[in-house]
Amino acid sequence: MKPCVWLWICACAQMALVWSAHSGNAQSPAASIPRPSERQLHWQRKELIMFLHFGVNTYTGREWGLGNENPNIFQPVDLNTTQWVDAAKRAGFKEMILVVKHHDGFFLFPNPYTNHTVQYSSWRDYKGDVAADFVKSCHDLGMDPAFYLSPWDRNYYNMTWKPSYNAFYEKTEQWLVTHYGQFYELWWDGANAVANRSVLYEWDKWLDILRSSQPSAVGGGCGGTGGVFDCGPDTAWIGNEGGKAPETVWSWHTASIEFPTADKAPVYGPYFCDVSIRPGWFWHENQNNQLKTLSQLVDIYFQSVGHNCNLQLNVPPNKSGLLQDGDVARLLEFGEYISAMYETDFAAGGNATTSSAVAGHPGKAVVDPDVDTYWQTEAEDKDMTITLELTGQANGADNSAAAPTVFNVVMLQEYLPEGQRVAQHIVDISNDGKGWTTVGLGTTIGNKRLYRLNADTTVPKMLRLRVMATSGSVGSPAISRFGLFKAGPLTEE
Ligand code: FUL
Repeated sequence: MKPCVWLWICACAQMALVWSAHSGNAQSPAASIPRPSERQLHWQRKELIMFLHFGVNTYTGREWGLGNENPNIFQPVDLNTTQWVDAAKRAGFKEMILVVKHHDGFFLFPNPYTNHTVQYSSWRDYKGDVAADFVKSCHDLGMDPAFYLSPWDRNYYNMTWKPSYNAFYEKTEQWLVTHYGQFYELWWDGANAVANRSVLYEWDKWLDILRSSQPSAVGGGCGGTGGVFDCGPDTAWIGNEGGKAPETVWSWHTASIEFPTADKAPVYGPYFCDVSIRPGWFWHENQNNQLKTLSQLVDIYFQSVGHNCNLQLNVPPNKSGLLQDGDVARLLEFGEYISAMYETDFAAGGNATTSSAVAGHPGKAVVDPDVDTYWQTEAEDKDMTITLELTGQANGADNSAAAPTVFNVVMLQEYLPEGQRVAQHIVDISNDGKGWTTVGLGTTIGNKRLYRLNADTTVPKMLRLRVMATSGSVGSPAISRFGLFKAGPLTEE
């Protein structure tokens, strides 16, 4: 979001009304809103997840295979999963999801229940196992591995449902969850040409299988059903494949049709935004020069991670089994841009004054880098305001110097173990504590909220956050981070 002054003025007036309207319930004591499970919290804090589409489509040029491809076309002669993981890690990604079976039904691991697998290819003398190489590289380099296992299977049932498929999928999943060590996510894609998939598939059994052997793995990725949010149960799809989330994103919401709750009780289900670095999900030679530009990737970052969503960026291996050089270069460029942006927090070490603070959760917690410390207002607090006096000593930055330091990004984070609470907020800056200029005005915060300013702005003497409203009677806001950063210039390639 690029705030515009006129918009702020109108919106501020509106917010003032909303603020007074909500001030009655904003201070209710912590209520029973959904909180993240440990596995969800671990997942949500990763922010950057890489997606890898690889399979027979890599060789045929299709995006959706037909299911009758000859396994022998799969010949990744230079396969080097360490090259994949190394690139992802250097770019700051924390998890990698390998597509081990797409809709065509071809398996990248030796599924013993079908002959449509990698071991029916002469590659590596019929003994290849891409999943095994992948998890080994992840373990060696300290990356969380994860898998995508398409429910739709054009090799097994194509367009006509076969009831025996459920048993096949379950045995397959059971094999996957018990042969590759610990992994962190299982993606059930929603695409399917067969109607009523949500009724035909045995979601509860799939979840039991996952939970019984992979307690750290989140399940999700299944797409919407008739306009209802992603089936979850642990993560939720943002609803488009462009990698961008709307401005308001709640990590808890109504339970899905596939994983219903008693009395439709809301569930915690943080969102991901998936998008490919290329036009397609699979590698195609003719798309080598159609990569997303750095500037497009950065826009996506601000509208995914900066809107309380994990960014799930697809970078597909090529026919030889490597990430294409150009893709790796773009990925690293993106990673370097983001890490350079976070290098200096101009608010770090600022002195905090708060409208109130619960014992043990003082204002200064927002200016230390630890996301597990947080500032929390008292239940009766109607102002819910924190003001930081910036010291100019933040992380080596000196905004008292003759040439003032500038920032152009504002970052806010909520302490998620308490659940997501903030419904509306305003960020202002001032040099004298009297005249204030709004630099951020919005709704939800969640794991991370980023504001990108139109222009570089001198780091102010004072920085203020006012929480205008929390959602319903969810309790006081718990804010873990409040920072100012400088993102580098971007020129459109
Ligand atoms: C979709 C699939 O149909 C695409 O091929 C791709 O896998 C994407 C991530 O999800 O639903």
